[in-house]
Amino acid sequence: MFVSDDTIVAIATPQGRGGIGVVRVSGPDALRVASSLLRPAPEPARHAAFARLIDTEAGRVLDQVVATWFAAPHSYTGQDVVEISAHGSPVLLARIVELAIGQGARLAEPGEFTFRAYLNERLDLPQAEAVADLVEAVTPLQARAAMDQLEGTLTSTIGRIDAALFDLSARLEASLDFPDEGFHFVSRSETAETIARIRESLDALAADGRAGRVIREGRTVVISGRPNAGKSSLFNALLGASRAIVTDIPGTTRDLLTERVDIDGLAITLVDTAGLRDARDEIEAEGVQRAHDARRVASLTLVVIDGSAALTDADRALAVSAAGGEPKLVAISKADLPRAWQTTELGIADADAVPVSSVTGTGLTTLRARIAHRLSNRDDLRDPPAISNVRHLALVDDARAAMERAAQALADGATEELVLIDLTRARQALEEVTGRRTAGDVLEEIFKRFCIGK
Ligand SMILES: Nc1nc2c(ncn2[C@@H]2O[C@H](COP(=O)(O)OP(=O)(O)OP(=O)(O)O)[C@@H](O)[C@H]2O)c(=O)[nH]1
Ligand SMILES: [Mg+2]
Repeated sequence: MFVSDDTIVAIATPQGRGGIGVVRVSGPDALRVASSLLRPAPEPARHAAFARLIDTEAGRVLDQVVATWFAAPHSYTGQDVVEISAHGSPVLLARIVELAIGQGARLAEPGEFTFRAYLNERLDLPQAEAVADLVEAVTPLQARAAMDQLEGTLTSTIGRIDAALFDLSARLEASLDFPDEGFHFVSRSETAETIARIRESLDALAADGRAGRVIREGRTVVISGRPNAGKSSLFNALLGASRAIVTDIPGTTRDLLTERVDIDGLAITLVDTAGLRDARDEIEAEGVQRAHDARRVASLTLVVIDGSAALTDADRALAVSAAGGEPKLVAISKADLPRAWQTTELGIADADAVPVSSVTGTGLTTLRARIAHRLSNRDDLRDPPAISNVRHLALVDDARAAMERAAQALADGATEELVLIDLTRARQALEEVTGRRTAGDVLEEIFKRFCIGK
């Protein structure tokens, strides 16, 4: 794992050219390292000041910069931090880092600044994880969910549950001193009620987490259907760009086309596929095979059926989900043309079929909302769920299992001691979420995901 008492340096802005680029130095020696390169030195603290950055080896001015010293503990990492905003040239920034290393700093590992913030209790673990999510967010909704977590929503939700658990445990423990009476400070029925309440909160959190995961991780939606159904046209319409070739020749699309798109806040990987039919040649056969493969990995299959052409058995077969089969949503395409059949003829519920026109745009808003709803199980994603990370969800599930055991033990007439064992398990799981009790290798795994300079 990282050492945290030396001084680290890294470029904090993205690779490439920019108006400015920021080099960050953190550690006990940060001010000395930076001051040896800057004229004047970056003092007093928390003042952004103009300075010349000196290439001490070449003995000349390297750049004109603005430097800010954040004195410990009032900085991102909780240590002395100096941020040097230079002109955003990769060569310049690399040279500044080199010079700082020449003065005794070490190149930072990915996530090391945030790890120090965590060690110095500037952030708890969910907040540190939120920093990575925020940086990686590709939709505004993902960014909002990450920001809520950074603001401590998850920590306080978990904190409330943990407080209830702590209170109950304390009373049960105190009761242990009165073995004759048993359940002295809290009755069995009160214990059962409190356990039930805590389980409800945990269940709500876990249910919330399903939508949360979809927001955080995004999902794959595969467009499928017969040749000429209008799949590629719909793909382009949802993308807002003419990415796929569209012609009136059946069998136009032969390979998988994949694009990322924001659908009502969800980061969706949208896949256009070849029309399903008995292929005319080897290339098309391969395309049809890939279309089938893509559907197997999809979270949702969007079946496109031409609303302006006569319905076939193949269409009906595509529309009807086999029992336990893949989740499907039907788009009835070409809604701007006269309808050739009624939705009831498809043999599926009206709610599962959305008429759309890629030409006029009719129905696209409804289709997007329906896709988001099918994936997240939520009507409204404006309030992002408090929990979204698999690590957190797995631990919440552990806590739920422990609480279930506690409830069972109590119902079976167990002593305080036995109930306490399960309550303690539940608390341990929750404390692993917040990082109060998280193993080193787990921490390493978490911070490895970060980029250098963060
Ligand atoms: N009027 C109308 N025509 C459409 C619409 N969507 C697609 N079309 C037409 O239908 C034909 C087939 O469209 P594509 O999007 O290429 O269909 P596809 O399902 O991708 O076809 P393959 O790739 O061959 O499987 C083209 O001539 C499109 O212009 C629509 O919403 N309205
Ligand atoms: Mg196509």
